[in-house]
Amino acid sequence: MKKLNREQFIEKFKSNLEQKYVKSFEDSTKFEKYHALSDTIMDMISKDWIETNKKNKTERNAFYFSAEFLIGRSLGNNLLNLGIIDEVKDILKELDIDFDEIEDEEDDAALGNGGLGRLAACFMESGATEGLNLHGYGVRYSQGIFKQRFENGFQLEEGDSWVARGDFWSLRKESESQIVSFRNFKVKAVPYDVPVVGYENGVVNTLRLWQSEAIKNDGFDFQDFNDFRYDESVSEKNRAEDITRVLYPNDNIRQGKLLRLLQQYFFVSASLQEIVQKYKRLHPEDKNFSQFHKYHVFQLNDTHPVIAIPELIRILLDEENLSWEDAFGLATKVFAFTNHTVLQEALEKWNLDLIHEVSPRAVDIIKEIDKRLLQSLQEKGYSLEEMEPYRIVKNEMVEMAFLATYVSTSINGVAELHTIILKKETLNQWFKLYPEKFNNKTNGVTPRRWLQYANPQLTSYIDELLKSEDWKQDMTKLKGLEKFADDVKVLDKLNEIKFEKKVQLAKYIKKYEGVEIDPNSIFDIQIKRLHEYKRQLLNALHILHLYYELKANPTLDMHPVTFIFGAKAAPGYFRAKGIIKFINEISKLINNDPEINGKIKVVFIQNYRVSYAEKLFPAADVSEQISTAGKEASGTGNMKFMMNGTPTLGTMDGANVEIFREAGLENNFLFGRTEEEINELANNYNPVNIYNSDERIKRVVDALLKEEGISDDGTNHFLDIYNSLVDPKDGNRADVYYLLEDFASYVEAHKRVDEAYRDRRGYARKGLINIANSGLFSSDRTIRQYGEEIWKL
Ligand code: CR6
Repeated sequence: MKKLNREQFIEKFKSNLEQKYVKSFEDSTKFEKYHALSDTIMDMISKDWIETNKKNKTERNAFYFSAEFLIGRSLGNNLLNLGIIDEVKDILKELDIDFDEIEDEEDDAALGNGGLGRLAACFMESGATEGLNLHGYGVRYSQGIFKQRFENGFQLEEGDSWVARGDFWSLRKESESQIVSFRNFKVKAVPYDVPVVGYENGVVNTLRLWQSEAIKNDGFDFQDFNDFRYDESVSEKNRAEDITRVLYPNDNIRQGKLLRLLQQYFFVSASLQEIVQKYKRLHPEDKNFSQFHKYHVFQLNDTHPVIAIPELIRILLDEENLSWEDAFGLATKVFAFTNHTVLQEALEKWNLDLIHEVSPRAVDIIKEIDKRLLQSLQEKGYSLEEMEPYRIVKNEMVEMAFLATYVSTSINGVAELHTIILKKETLNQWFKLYPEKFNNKTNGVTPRRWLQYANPQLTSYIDELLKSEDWKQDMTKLKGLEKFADDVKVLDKLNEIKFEKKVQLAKYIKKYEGVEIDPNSIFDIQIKRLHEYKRQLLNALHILHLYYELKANPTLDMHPVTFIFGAKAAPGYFRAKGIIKFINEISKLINNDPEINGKIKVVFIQNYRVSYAEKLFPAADVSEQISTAGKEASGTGNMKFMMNGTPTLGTMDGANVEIFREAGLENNFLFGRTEEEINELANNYNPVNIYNSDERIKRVVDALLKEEGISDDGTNHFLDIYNSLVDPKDGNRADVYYLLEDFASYVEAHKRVDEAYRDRRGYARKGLINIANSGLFSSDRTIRQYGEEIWKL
């Protein structure tokens, strides 16, 4: 089916370019072409966007509140979802333009840290694809996650002014601006709407990102300026713009900073005010908001937007004059909460004084909620002692997860194991009180970006094998691939495709990292934020172990392997930065050792991000998912590897558990202690014993301090890492994440990979079974479950 009028498209594209840059088409730069192409697509979308908006007005809607949306690039994905990507590539070729080069002109919209933010972006896309009335609400940070560069192996951070050259994928909606009132100042919240194009279905949903600006005269004071007070003349403007200036670069770690809370309050306040206004316009008769809950449900993406609860109550009480009973009652009907972590250091707690700085009314309201909770528990017969674990406000600190859990209709975890841990530990007291509120929604990823777009070669081969494209609408149909499991022609072709993707990645890595890698080696990849619990350090220690084995026995029989890392460390996370330096030192040592003869290569790619990820997942032979069991809530990279036919080498953690179940343990590489085993071990765990009794472990741990080729350049990073593993401090156990406990099992799992890989067809078979069973991990499935079971759309 032709979706595109070629002549019209070319004409529009060219005239866009000429009008914007007053240049002839021939003289324009790649960036200018990228801009003109983006605008051409925005024009194409506009009709469907208006239609979708109309329909939403009369129906029930879900609002996804999230401090992060890690969008990445939009050009390719929008072309794909409009069903015109191949045609447009063709057209560009005709015009002598290389699509890959145009595509590379787009900066990632990196308004998120990692999994949580990328999940929000996948959900938006799947929501549009499934035709759900789903609206995203978030923050338009002027600076996304920092750009990472290595200098002498150390991470350096640079600002990410992603809008500097223009953001062509959003529309500023000045007329829908809101005023957000903080305790001692007000700002204007200006919405920027990003279209979310459904997959070949004519739906265009909206992601609304708020930007903070000064209210008057752009905040510029002419009097001050005329009186030569230049700094003062822009201070109002700066203060307002500071609110949405930059994304906090922490993943899975709480940051008790005032500015962060201002950001949270800013975007939920703007969103709720707008939504309430719209409701009043559409339902002028419903003065006490008695029907509001029938049209609205707010999904709180982790605790970051939980300040929305007191804010909605404030609006209803103070501005709409509802009674406490009505306002609070309404709040208990419209919120749903997703928890994304069990790490104590990540669960947000806000000091009452700090909340007071932002919104004094929020403090009153939270205290009132806490008081009423205790009353209701008392009525149920709870003693003071029994009530203690439920206190929302403790020592002047507000437990945001408790506030959310108390008020919300639904509390969900993001993978089966994670939800179990929430019920039995993290939120156990709440589970006992409200068992019916708890449910699981295993995460998913969008197969459009992560399979169809990232891996068109595999996509068209699947089409060919299944003799149909139906699987693109229903990923469980991939199951049909299983019948080719023993078809050698198919397995050889899958290997061929994998090789092509590896060659492409090798070229890209050569271009951006300056490192040569061999596509015939095993590509063993760990890409995710740097965190101790994710255990990149375990991976590094194993590589070093392999290196020493090879040094001792240069004829060691092993298939060459390339270890690839990608990870940003939070700028203030000293140990994580040390681990990056350590891996870069290992990389230098091994890559430059002629005796190794290319049998091991180690590459730490710089500035890992969504657009780089699109090149990495399809090229992987091994997916490293090695977190300490019980610590990774779900993981979503694991699913992207699986869809691209990569077996998982991993622990029984997060969604790995479900991946192993779906694709079979025999097609993956399980290792390490289970969460239960670790709990049993807990107090008796003694890493120093392991260190002293296993020569291999001692050798690699000691390398941190003693290996000649490895140095932290006097920064003490490596002593810190060494101590974290084997030096118990102040009664605290060392090796909190059980690296040494799992080391032997990890080494053994790698040996199994090495052996399995030599049977090239056998290995392709594992990949095939993984692809065939990846249907469960489509975010279409996840978002449908949210829609049916939580939002009741
Ligand atoms: N860091 C979890 O750690 C999960 C995502 C999305 C995380 C990760 O396992 O896949 O959320 N948690 O659910 C938080 O950000 C708090 C993450 O991305």
